[in-house]
Amino acid sequence: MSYRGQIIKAMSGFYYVRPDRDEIIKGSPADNSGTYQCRAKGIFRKNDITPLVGDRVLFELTDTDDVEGNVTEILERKNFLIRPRVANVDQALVIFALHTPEPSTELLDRFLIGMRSKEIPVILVFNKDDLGSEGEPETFRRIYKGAGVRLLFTSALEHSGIDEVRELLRGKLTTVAGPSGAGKSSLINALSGRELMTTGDLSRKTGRGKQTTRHTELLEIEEGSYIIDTPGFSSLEFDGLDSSSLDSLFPEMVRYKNECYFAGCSHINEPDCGVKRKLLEGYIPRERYDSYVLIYNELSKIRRYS
Ligand SMILES: Nc1nc2c(ncn2[C@@H]2O[C@H](COP(=O)(O)OP(=O)(O)OP(=O)(O)O)[C@@H](O)[C@H]2O)c(=O)[nH]1
Ligand SMILES: [Mg+2]
Ligand SMILES: [Zn+2]
Repeated sequence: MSYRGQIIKAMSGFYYVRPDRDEIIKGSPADNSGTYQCRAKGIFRKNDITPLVGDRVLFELTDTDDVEGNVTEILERKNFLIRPRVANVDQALVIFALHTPEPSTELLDRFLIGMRSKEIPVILVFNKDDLGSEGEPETFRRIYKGAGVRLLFTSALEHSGIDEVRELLRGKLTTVAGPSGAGKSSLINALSGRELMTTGDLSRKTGRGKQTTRHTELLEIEEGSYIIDTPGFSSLEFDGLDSSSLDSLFPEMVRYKNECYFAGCSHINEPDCGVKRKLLEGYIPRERYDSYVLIYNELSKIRRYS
């Protein structure tokens, strides 16, 4: 007998599955959190596919007396990400801190590229607004104006900007993504009004987060609004992305690339480049262009050596 459900947590090789219908499985009540602890059967490993939080699955119970089982099939995905490891999301909340840890526009742009390449809409949040000084929000507004994202500023500490974010999450499944210590779990707690996730200090020595969240977990912040908390990470590389189509993931470049003289213009060394002209005229932010060049070179290198 197999049942349908959704993976809401992945931890230490186990997948915690919440059945679609609560009345499920006579004689085998779910554990306190309403989930069944499942392993993935070997077939997934063979097919090079691993279950992800957010996956809709079929599962079987291994023993009707307990709450354990096996995931036997992953149902068709709407989308999925490798970093963070999630599936079937409607949108992403990319969270950076205004300070501590200091934001890196290059890392941020990598997150945006990753999401855009999977056509996942992004809400970009700068958290720790309470630590910001005058003019800083304007700087980021300038940089990300044409980047095709919603941009918000919050303070999980002082509860500012929270209602606005909650509004954008209503009725959706949203994944968070961002570096360790940015306040992802703190923001989730502020959004839900409950201590759903553990939060942690920054390392005094490095000023970075301490990787407090180590597993991925889907949570309900209010009725019908779901969010996935994920571990922070501080680097992101791409495989399967072609340098020649990188510009298509920068909306502010897409606007101007038809003004380039060469059809396959990379916007780096070619003469008569519309993108570089708009950069010099101030229509394309220097920070975004710098990220583009850096990642373009990285992707071209990967291709040359492989
Ligand atoms: N000043 C200030 N501190 C905050 C804010 N939000 C979170 N913090 C602090 O930042 C630190 C890290 O917060 P977390 O929520 O654990 O960060 P995280 O992004 O979940 O980090 P990982 O789980 O390691 O990926 C904690 O000490 C929080 O108290 C904020 O808005 N303002
Ligand atoms: Mg966390
Ligand atoms: Zn060009």
